[in-house]
Amino acid sequence: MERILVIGANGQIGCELVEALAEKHGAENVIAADIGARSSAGASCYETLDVLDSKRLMQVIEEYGISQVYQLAALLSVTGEQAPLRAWTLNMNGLLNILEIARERTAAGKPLRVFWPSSIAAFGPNTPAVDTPQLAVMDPTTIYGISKQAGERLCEYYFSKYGVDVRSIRYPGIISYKSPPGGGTTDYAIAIFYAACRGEHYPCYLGPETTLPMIYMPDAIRATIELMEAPSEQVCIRSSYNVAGMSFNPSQLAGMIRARQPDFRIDYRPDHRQLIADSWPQSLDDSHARDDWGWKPVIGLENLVDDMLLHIAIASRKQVHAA
Ligand code: AKB
Repeated sequence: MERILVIGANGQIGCELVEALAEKHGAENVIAADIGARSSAGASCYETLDVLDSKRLMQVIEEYGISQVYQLAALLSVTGEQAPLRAWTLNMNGLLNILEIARERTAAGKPLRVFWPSSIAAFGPNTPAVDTPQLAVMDPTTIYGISKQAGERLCEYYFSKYGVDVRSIRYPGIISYKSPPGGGTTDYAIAIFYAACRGEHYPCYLGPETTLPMIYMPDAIRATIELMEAPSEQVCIRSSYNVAGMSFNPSQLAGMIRARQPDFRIDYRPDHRQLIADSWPQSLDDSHARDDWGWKPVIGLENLVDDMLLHIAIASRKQVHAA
């Protein structure tokens, strides 16, 4: 029986991951944790926890007999640029604190399996942009991307030097409707749906042809859990796996929304986020994830658009009724 700690449980990925893990392992075996008050459902236990507080982190892990940790607390690409030192400290020291605890426990014969998210932001302008290979020049330009690249190196280091069972995915932009994303460059692909459902015009901060890799949340959650459940010998990459869902640009996405809502209008006002998006891949080669642990995305763009519009419309109707 696994005992699972999800740090960053109130965030975009965290809140859906907690629900999925609770369904699989039982709510009593999933401990949700975040720095603030609880805002997610699913787990029966919630801990207010700062991942930078390593003493308390260790206490929580011991107290609940944790066997798996998902460390999701981080500042993303846009908020990271607003507070680079804070982003570096949170993203690096949060990971290091977990890896150190996992190292000590592994040495003591009580191994802790760790999941840590990397990102397409670990790549940079010198990376081949189309079908970006697993191994490529990286040279990230944002503090977030630099922390992700360094984090990948740390994960591999702790695996090869100390045998820590750490696993990671380079997430593309993740699209979801259950909780808002927090300060990323790919967030336009969520905000656009809220504007469309409110009947509003959407001023897009990326240019129409800016193609980026994206994934729908159910596929992202499935990839995460499948990687964590894969037999150790199948997890050949201990830095982080490329995982692809789909690739599209704002103009294509707007066209698909307009096909369903003919009144929808968008215009393009590229800002500082354009430079970040331009430094990232357009599509990913995820053949290592497919070959090693059987990854395969199932949700395409048509289904994503239908599902996002449906759920955001339902949520808005509920809000109107509640008001
Ligand atoms: C961001 O846009 O910063 C994130 C990411 C791609 O990691 N969504």
